[in-house]
Amino acid sequence: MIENLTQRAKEVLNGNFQAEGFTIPSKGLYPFQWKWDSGFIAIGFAHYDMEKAKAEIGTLLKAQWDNGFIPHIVFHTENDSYFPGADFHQSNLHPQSSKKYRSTGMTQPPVTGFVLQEMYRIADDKQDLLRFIEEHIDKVYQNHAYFYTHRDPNNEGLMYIYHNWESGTDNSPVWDAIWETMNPPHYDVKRKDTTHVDVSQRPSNREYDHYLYLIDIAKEHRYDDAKIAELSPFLVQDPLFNAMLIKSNEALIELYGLIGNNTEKIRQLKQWQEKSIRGCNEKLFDEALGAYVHYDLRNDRPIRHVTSSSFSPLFAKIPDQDRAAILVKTMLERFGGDDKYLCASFDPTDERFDPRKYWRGPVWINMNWMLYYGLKNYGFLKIAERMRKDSIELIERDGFYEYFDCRKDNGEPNRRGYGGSNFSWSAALLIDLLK
Ligand code: 2M8
Repeated sequence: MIENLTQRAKEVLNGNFQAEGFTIPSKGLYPFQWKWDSGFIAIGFAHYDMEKAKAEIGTLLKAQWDNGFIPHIVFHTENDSYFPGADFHQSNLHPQSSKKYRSTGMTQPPVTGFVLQEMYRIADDKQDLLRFIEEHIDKVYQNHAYFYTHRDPNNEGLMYIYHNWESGTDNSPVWDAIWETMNPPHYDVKRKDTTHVDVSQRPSNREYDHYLYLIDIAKEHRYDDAKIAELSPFLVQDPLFNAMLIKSNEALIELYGLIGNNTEKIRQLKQWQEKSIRGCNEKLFDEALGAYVHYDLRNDRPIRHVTSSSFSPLFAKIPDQDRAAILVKTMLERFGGDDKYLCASFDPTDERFDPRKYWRGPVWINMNWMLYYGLKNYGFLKIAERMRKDSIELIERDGFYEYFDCRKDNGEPNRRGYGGSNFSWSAALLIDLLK
């Protein structure tokens, strides 16, 4: 059974791999290379085809900008099945953007550092992998340096994101209160996502107005970080984004240690690390909710909702053991009923929870994967195992979907998978979870 499922996962990944050396998240819906997808995909490939895993990361890093920035989408090929594409984003507006690769001017959670560490953990030939890491690690370090230089205006160790797409959790109800502070024009554009996926499972047109407007503001200032920090109506410190950076800092410290002769970089990473962990614990933890929450930097207020991102600091060992136990209690109380699969992306007890709509409720395999390892970090083995089993069962019953209904009884037997099918990170991380 397990062999069969792993085999099917490999077929999905191989089928989405492109001759240019990267893997699309899902045919039709997402035809380019996405930053954090590419990291999860590399972990899957690492288990059976290390050359493809290396190609994935190598290709992403080739598109890095001169200031260390790594974009959220790299448009390696021409393809008009996705909107907004390269012509809308116009990354060339930024003076330090890549001259060779067209991309967006926003980023995504910084997973690449810990992905290199995972690849090393998985590799049979450690020497070979260490050579690969040696060739690429400075680029990842430069990416972290970019964050600490340009994305932390108040010097809190907490990076801001200026667009909901930078969070990876696109239409989470977390952003709703921010949309209420804005009044963007109506964009008369042809969306493509709703031609691939049922419109009821995707963000609304009005939400897209906000998304496009934020990009237009950034473009008006040629994607200048300081201007964006000053003017973007969306400026948020996200616990998931920051947890990924912290996890990746830790990975770089370990990997530079293995490589040797990098004392200065290790010293710098440790300094960043200390500041960021403190920032997360002091500013983003909400005692009353028993969870980490987002902070709206533009409007200077916490965004008090519990999401799967609220638990992601477990993955980066940010909380101490007592606080980790509080997180688990919150997870079990709000997300963990017997009638549900773990882990909904948004609080099932909140009125904005929608079990079918993208990041407003469904289960996502990449989040489950992180939470599984996060729970294991603290010895919560029973709930970790439930997270793993639920992920496997959802895929086994429904297929390699982008996201899944968390309700065990949703009135539609064997139809819990939504969004794109043959979805790469669901396949890639399943391979890891089955090992
Ligand atoms: C989704 O986001 C893209 C924009 O980046 C979209 O909806 O067009 C998100 O789930 C994001 O986290 C993911 O990286 C991307 C590709 O899988 O799709």
